[in-house]
Amino acid sequence: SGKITINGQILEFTDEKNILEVARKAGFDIPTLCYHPELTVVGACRLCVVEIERMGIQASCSTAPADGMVVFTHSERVNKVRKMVLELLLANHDRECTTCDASGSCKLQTYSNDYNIKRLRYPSRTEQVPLDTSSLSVVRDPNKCILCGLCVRVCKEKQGIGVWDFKNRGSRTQIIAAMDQSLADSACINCGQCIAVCPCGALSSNSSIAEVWAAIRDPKKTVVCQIAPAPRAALGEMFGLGSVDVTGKIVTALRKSGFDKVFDTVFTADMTTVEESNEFLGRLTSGGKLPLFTSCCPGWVKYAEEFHPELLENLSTCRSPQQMFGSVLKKKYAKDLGITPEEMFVVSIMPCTAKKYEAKRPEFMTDGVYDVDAVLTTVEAAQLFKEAGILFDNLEEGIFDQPMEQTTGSGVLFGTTGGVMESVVRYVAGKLLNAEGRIDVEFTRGLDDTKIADLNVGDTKLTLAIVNGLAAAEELIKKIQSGELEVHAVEVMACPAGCVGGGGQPAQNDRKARQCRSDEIYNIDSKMVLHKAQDNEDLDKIFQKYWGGCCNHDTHHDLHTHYHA
Ligand code: HC0
Ligand code: SF4
Repeated sequence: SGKITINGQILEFTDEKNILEVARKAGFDIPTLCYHPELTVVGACRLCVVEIERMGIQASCSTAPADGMVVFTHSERVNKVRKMVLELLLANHDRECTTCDASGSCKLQTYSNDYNIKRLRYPSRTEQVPLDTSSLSVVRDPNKCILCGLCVRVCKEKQGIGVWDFKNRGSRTQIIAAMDQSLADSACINCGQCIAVCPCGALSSNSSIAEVWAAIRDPKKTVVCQIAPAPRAALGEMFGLGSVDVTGKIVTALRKSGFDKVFDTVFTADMTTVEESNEFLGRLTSGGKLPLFTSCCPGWVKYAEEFHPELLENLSTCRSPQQMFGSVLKKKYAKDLGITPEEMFVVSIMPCTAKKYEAKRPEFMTDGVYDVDAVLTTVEAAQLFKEAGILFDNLEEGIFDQPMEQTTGSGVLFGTTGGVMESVVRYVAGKLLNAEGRIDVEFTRGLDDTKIADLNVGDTKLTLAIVNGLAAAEELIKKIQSGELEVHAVEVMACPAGCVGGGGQPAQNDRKARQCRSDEIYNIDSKMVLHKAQDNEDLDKIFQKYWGGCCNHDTHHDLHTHYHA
């Protein structure tokens, strides 16, 4: 700690790691394209330079504050360097902004405007290289890449995978998927976290908007939508509303866009809670494979298949809520409507790019057609509403279709880290203790990447673990496998903070945004009348109607799957 002078203002600093953080707290935004507070610092882009007395021009991301330091963040000299850096980046960048996926959220675009860049003094590159469109989830446009390396670091440091790498040096430097593979052939688990950190349009989601419009315009298709938990607290950000609950507005916007039926994935999140909790209780009493790992995050499932085949028997056999809904709609609800699975087109709105991949897994089909036909990310759904000319912020609140209308707060919690576990605990505690009313759980909450706690439910003592980010999951798995830690159940979500931090969520997908969205998820839960999955009466009726009850041979066929190496 100590005192530092920034632009003539004397400030106290404490544990800030670099000048950039101190300056931001003091109200000066230092531009940067390669710095991320949660990743290692490399000082590659040089945009964050500041002038320090007796030290000259230095990168503020990699310079620690020191007592007595005198810093200028936006002096004439600093801004001159900054403009030059921007101009050089722009000269090497495909500047087709109007057709770029990141237009409007691109940091390079923003800084070029902020620093008043009107013409470039350097020759522009003209070469165009092909895009990598091999992945169902992520599209890479190398022409837009500015080599900041954030994708390389997030994939290695947060997910422990390391799909992206640098190739060559100097002016020939590129970022490639390791060993020059296409993304589809790489070890990528489709989480989209590299999209979330990309400052410009080099990485974007593989959009499904066109397919959805085609289905809506096809008179032979009944188009049904389901909405995941997390987008309801984030989609409003795309319309300037902040991280507030916009569930009702999304329902209305979908109807206005031409969707025939609108359902809530929270309904099948409740269904998952019932099936998965009973699976867990079954394994506890019959000596089945423990710990039980959740299986609703497709990024995690793919990671387990690729890197931990020995754990596949530990995964819950429950399909994710997205795929349970797909199965219910194609196998059962289509019949109620008197149509074939082929005549129904199921769309889901998900915060997640890996859900696009999950929907195309061959095990999730009915009569030769996919249970979920297209997945729109939160960003793509907002884009679709814009294309439909919908004035989102003024919409009245719509309600979901019957007969699967009722939902509980527990299912909404699935959208944030710890939510699946809290739902299971509410269900199990309610069941074993015959508890009525609300059961709130404390240890499951908060955005730490690892949470472990002991829980006494009657005579049963359980140790439960919750992780988000696959690097954190890997550490936990090592502890379990070495015998250092004994746990009964583990919730794994691949993205930071769980689904609220998914790779398909709006830009500014940082710690603060994730916190706001997560807070709103808990807020929605606290306002809801029903709180535990077993309180959902529509769900009981559906279990009865379609399978003669829950957790039996028939639900197993339609709502579960099996993962094997
Ligand atoms: Fe999630 Fe889900 S909670 S994974 O984060 O379990 O994507 O929001 O839709 O399927 O419900 C994502 C979010 C879902 C599923 C649910 C689960
Ligand atoms: Fe890595 Fe996830 Fe990006 Fe795939 S989608 S390259 S796993 S960060």
